[in-house]
Amino acid sequence: MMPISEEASGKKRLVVKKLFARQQHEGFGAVVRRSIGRFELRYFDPFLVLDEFSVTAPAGFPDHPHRGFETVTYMLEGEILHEDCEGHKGVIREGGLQWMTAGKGIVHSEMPSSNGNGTTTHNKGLQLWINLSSKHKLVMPSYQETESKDIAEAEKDGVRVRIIAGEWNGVKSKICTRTPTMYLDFTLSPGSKISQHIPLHWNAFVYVLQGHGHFGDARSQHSAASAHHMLILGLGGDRLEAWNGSDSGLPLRFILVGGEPIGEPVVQFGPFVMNTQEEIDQTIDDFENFTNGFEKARHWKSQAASDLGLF
Ligand code: FJE
Ligand code: FE
Repeated sequence: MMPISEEASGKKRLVVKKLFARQQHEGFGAVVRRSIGRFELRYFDPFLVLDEFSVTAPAGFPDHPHRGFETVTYMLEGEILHEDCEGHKGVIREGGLQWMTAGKGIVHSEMPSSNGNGTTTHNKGLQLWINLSSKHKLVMPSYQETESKDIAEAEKDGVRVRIIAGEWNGVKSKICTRTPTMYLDFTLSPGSKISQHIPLHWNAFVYVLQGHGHFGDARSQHSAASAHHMLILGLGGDRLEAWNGSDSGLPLRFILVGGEPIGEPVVQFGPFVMNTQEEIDQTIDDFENFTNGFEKARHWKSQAASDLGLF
């Protein structure tokens, strides 16, 4: 194993919990590996859900609502077509990003875009649900969309990083986050390592996409991990060390995500996330009666779902 150089900066964060994300079925014929949001890891403030999803047409996530949080969809392979009841529509392509603030309410569909030539494509990505604080839960819905070529990237000493949110070595992402969040996609070539700053009081995790790596401190439990593992980092430090010590010669790819905890009560009912049961009851009422943000959903159904004869 590579020696870890001790740097002058603060204390290291250690992995305190490691979880393998098994496959489960969600939506319409879609498969997800859920890590945050499942029973063993209900909520990691401010993060509600992390799904590594995989959809092959005919399948996807047809018409459904959201209120009270943000969804961040980052495509790893293939593409997803999204349509909402306000007429906003587009394709998130490989390497591209959609940062959606559902706020007071959105009804949308997220489906593989049909390529019309009968070819089967595998569409894979990550969807992260980030909670909004009570003062932002009912903001007007909005989107921030970035194509792959416009995502800031940096490379140094065998480390490639795509900056989804936050900054790295002075390179900044254009994404504005209502809940302060960092989201970095790292690829480490064999033998390379990082020592990444994370704000002291933020909750942070690593999710491994590819290869095999070491995280935290070689002497600690759970420090080694491979693809589809969620690593929860403990508090009490302001940086993460990670290295690719593999003999296999393969790159190590993972995301490092951190966020400022909101510290408010969370009452969740499926795709509605509020602070109290009364607010959830109101939300269900609004959704059923097409009020307070759900007006346009009354006469809407997505093209993708209609094409499949789903509604
Ligand atoms: C949802 C079940 C769902 N993970 N990853 C219930 F499947 C969904 C949902 C998604 C989803 C969509 C994409 Cl593109 C990627 C996902 C769950 O749409 F919102 C509820 N409530
Ligand atoms: Fe959705």
